[in-house]
Order: sequence, then structure tokens, then C-alpha cells
Amino acid sequence: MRTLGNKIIRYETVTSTNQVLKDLIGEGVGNGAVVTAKVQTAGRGRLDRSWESPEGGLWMSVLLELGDSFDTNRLGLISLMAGSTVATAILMEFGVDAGVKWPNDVMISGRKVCGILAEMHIFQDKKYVILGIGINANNKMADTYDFSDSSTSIAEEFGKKIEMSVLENTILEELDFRMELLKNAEFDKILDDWRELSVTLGKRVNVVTPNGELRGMAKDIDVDGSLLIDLDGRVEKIMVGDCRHLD
Ligand code: BT5
Repeated sequence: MRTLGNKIIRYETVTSTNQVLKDLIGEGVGNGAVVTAKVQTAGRGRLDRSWESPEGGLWMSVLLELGDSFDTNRLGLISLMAGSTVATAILMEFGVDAGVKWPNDVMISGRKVCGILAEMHIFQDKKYVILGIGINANNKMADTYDFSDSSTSIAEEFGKKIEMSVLENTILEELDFRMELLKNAEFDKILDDWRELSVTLGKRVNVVTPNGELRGMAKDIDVDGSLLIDLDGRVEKIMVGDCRHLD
């Protein structure tokens, strides 16, 4: 039986599904609870960036309770895992070739179709991740935003409107399966899954980190989800950053 999505709370409009779900923890919702909204008025990206969330997209947050033994240094793995989940669901349900870009994007034909925001939260001594998943599903990106040439939606790639409930359901099933891997410490399977779907590895990349900018070849990902880049023979490990593909 699937644990994730045991309780799904649907809203028309919220500020941010991550924020709403965080507030609901205090009201007693537990592991696997999901919040969705048709529209977000203050959708968030990483580093306080904003996330455009008009009607037609799939904007959802999933509450994941982490066991006491979970090593928070591996938090990055959850973002990677969520990306693999979404790419797999898009491929399975619509036959559209989606891939993952480090650290938290799902891409179709070089354009961003989904972003992930994993936020850690501790409440009454329990560790949680609020996993925000934003997917351009039936909303049209073309000519809408400044970044429309770097983003796309599933409907635009698939050629017609998609059934959002099918996508949502498959995502929850696939995520449930991967959370079991995480609980059983099968980290290699999680990493290999991401590697297979990766559009970043093997590419020349420019990475902007809090400590500056680096240019090199994306060689691999490490056990904690960080990116390993080859700078002419010297390998640098990057835990946080924004990555641009150069080829
Ligand atoms: C992300 O941040 O990609 C994480 C996005 C997570 C959104 C979900 S929706 C449900 C949940 N509730 C929330 O409030 N958030 C989560 P980042 O890597 O920082 O990328 C943000 C950048 O992507 C922005 O600065 C824009 O350039 C671009 N962007 C904004 N909206 C977009 C969209 N709808 N599609 C594609 N790119 C977008």
C-alpha cells in the first residue's frame, strides 16, 4: 500500500504549497500528506527566487518524515530522487523524453519543465522534508515569462493537454518506491537511477556556487548528491550551486 498521498488536501489558490504544508504539520498532518493548489501567488524557488505558478501547472508538496537514523548530509539525495521520479513519470505516462539536470531540474529538449524545492523542517523532535514539486503541465510557457525560451510544459512537448491526475498519481507511486530505497539505505540505486536520466553528466558546465564560479566537465555525483566536476584533472565537489550546460 502506498504511503504517500494517504491524505491529499487540495486548494484553489495558496501562497505556496510548501508554506501551507509546513503550517499543517502543526495541525497534525503526518508522513505522506500532500498539498496541491491550482494557483500559487507566491511560489518559491531555491535561494528565495520566485516560481511562476499559473493555472494549468501541477503545484504540489509532499511531506516526508525522515527516520531518526537519516543522515541530514544526504538531504541533496532527496532532490535528486524527486527529479528522477518526475522524469520517469513523464516518460512512463506520456512517452516524452525527460531528463534530470543537476541539482533540481527536470528538462525536456534542453528546457526546464519542473523544479524541485526540498526544505528541511524539524517539529517536535521529528525531522521532515517538505518536498515541493512544480511542473509546467498544461500551462503554456511560450511568450509568457522572461525565461520562456529556457522553459517548457509537458502539454507543449506532448502536443496536447495532459491528464494531471494521472501524472500526480504516478509521481506519488514512483516517489513512494524511491523513499523505500532511501529508508533501506539503498543509496546506490538512487544514484544510478539519477545517473541514467542525467542530462548533465559528461557535459561541460559552468557552476555558480556561493564561493564563486567554476567551469569544468560534470564527471559524476557523489553519495550525498553533490556534483563532481573535473577541472583539468582536479576534481571539485559542489554541494550547492546553479549549473549551466555549455555544450
Ligand atoms: C526551483 O527553483 O526550480 C524550485 C521550484 C519549486 C516550485 C514548487 S511548486 C510547489 C512548491 N511550492 C513552492 O512554493 N515551490 C515548490 P530554482 O532552481 O531556484 O529555479 C527558479 C528559477 O526558475 C526562477 O528564478 C526562474 O528563472 C525560473 N522559473 C520560475 N518559474 C518557472 C516555471 N514555472 N517554469 C520554469 N522555470 C521557472
